[in-house]
Amino acid sequence: MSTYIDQQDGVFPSVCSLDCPDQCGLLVHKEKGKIVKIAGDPNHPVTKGNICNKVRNMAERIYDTKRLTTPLKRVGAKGEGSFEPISWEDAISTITSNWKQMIATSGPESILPYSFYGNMGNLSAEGMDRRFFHHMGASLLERTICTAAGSAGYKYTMGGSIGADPEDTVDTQLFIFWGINAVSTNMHQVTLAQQARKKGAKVIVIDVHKNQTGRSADWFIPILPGTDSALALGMMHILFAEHKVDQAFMEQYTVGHEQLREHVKQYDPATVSAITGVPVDDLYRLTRMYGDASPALIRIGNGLQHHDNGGMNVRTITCLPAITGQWLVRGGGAIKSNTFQLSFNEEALQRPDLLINRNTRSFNMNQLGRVLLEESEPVQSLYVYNSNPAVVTPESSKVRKGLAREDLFTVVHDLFLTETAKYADIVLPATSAFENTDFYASYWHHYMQIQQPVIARYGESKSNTEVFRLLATAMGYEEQALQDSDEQLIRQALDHPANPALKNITYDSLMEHQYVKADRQYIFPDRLPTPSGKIELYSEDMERDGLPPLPTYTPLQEQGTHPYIFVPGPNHNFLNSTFSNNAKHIGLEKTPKLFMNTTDAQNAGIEDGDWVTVWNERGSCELLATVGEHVLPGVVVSQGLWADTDNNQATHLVNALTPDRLADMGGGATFFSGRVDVMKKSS
Ligand SMILES: Nc1nc2c(c(=O)[nH]1)N[C@H]1C(S)=C(S)[C@@H](COP(=O)(O)OP(=O)(O)OC[C@H]3O[C@@H](n4cnc5c(=O)[nH]c(N)nc54)[C@H](O)[C@@H]3O)O[C@H]1N2
Ligand SMILES: Nc1nc2c(c(=O)[nH]1)N[C@H]1C(S)=C(S)[C@@H](COP(=O)(O)OP(=O)(O)OC[C@H]3O[C@@H](n4cnc5c(=O)[nH]c(N)nc54)[C@H](O)[C@@H]3O)O[C@H]1N2
Ligand code: SF4
Ligand SMILES: [Mo]
Repeated sequence: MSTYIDQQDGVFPSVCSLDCPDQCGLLVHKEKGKIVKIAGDPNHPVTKGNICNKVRNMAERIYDTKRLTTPLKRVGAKGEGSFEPISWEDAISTITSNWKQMIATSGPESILPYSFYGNMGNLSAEGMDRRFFHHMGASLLERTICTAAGSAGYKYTMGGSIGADPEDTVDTQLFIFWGINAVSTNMHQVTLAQQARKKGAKVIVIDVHKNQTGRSADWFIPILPGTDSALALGMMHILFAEHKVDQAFMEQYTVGHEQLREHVKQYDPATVSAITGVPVDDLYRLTRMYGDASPALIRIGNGLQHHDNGGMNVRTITCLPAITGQWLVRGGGAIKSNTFQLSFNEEALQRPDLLINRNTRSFNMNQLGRVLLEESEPVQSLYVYNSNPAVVTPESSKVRKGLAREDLFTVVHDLFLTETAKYADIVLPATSAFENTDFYASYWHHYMQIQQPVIARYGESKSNTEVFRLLATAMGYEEQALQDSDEQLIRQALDHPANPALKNITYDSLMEHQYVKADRQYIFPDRLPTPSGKIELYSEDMERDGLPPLPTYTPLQEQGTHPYIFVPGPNHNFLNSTFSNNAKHIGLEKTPKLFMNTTDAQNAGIEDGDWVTVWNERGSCELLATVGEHVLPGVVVSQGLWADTDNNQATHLVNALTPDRLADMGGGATFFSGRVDVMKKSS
């Protein structure tokens, strides 16, 4: 059978590899062996042929002349970006001889992998890498930068990442997009909401920033950052008081509703309004709309959980559909992330059993700066792939100071010479997802998809799995699991009788159909994987973990030091830092902006279009002020993780200002809970 790569011309099915819930089905058009167009696959049941601009323009990135073609060795100072090409043999032997020496003198925990989901393919992101580092006994990494706090809060309540099926939301009557910039970050849920709207549905957006999603809503409700749990508790107060709760549902499917009813009495509308900035009348109107609509869906975003109290924000909102009984209504309930249906055999894929030492030390990825600078038994080597920590990780000035350590041996595997790669001793060129085999599980819709390589490898680049096989051989590791092929890895991961929803999803069915839906498991709502099997409005697990067992509002930690809460979120045309080095995508975004309220700007002597310096004790960056009513007074918002300038200046590095404190749950990041000062840039 000829593979897609062998065919020089044609249209080939594929899947988007980016860290985005939509996980679109794609059609890749090839002429003379090269991609000439990337379009949506109209047959994909959820994404239906529509894709975002980022990926429509993706071919520019695939064939960008800045792409790495060979391994590189650093010849200049760390961070400067001077390298010379070397062979793969040299690269692998340099890495492994350094590692062998470190392991002999300091043990394998002196080595730390650092990765995230630059490629969502499960083999690339959490497959062979895990096997390799487990076998080595390297320090473990807690991958907490994205959804950790919210997922933990959701899990305490629901037992796992189990939510509504987005395909059921075409008939939903009320959508609340809560802390999600869905127009940019989950466009197909917006399409579904627009379809429902034609049939009379209403769309409410609750956010700290009136961005494109807020502007597209029937009703935009601005809220102060980190106060969402208070808003949800205020809604519960009114729902109980006005008898808009589903008593029968609560009795059958929840635990703790009596305690909750008493507990929310303290969250009266005046108190909640003072905390959240949402007027009392709006609180009543919102609650009555929510209590009266059915099906009513809450799409819970990532924004409201990147806070000190992020876990509790998600936990509290997740209780709303449990008191109204919306979980039983098709198209109602909530969607946070939907990984449960497609959960595959992680143990078979990642082989934690290869890790001999059960007490291996582990580090939270959000604190990379501290880890590199403050450990008494220092990390001596960092191996980075699928991530760009010099830009995306909190307190990035500290991260860069750590990366600049002369005694740290750093390897970066990426498609480009990223800001992080400039600090590396050895850089390895990575294939793009279109050059790899992998399988993909969406964290929003319920389809598993397969990627077969569509184009030949760019230059001498290699995929993550290939590199780990090479490293394993050079380290002298004889474990067979470290040489399994991509096809074998997929077969092992999908062999998972513990999840009957996967029964139709196999390597062969994916090869035949490209995408296959999980057979929705009816564990819900009476056999949830919580300790009680029910929705836990009162959680004994939380009590045991030192958290309030009932949903509770706690304020953000940095109070008063600087005048503004700083919310540096993602933007429309980049994906985290991916695309921040592509001319077309930069052109579409134009400039890195800071949204600021008119009153605040007047008080600070700042006008619309001024360049401003944003600063705090952690660092500073420069942004272009956009003055107006997009944000409440006391809040400033930026969008996008911008690249360093060509001469390596980190001028727009918003993460220089973000705290590396951890959230209340799951070791999550607190990107949006920092405070800053803003002043007009001195010219
Ligand atoms: N175009 C594009 N798409 C992306 C990404 C990207 O960078 N660009 N990144 C991808 C990734 S990795 C992820 S995790 C998702 C993230 O996508 P989303 O889930 O949309 O999360 P964010 O964009 O971080 O934040 C969502 C919204 O929360 C708001 N917000 C911040 N703090 C609060 C708060 O305290 N309360 C409330 N109510 N709102 C608040 C922000 O203003 C923002 O509008 O998107 C994915 N998709
Ligand atoms: N201020 C602020 N900071 C944030 C956020 C925010 O909202 N605000 N969002 C946070 C969130 S939610 C997330 S998920 C993180 C994301 O942070 P990262 O996971 O670091 O995401 P990217 O910046 O997209 O970097 C991914 C890198 O992987 C590379 N890559 C892609 N495919 C492959 C491959 O197959 N192999 C290898 N070896 N490399 C590959 C890409 O070229 C890119 O350089 O950022 C976090 N940082
Ligand atoms: S980034 Fe998201 S919306 Fe864009 S093509 Fe990929 S999955 Fe679809
Ligand atoms: Mo993320």
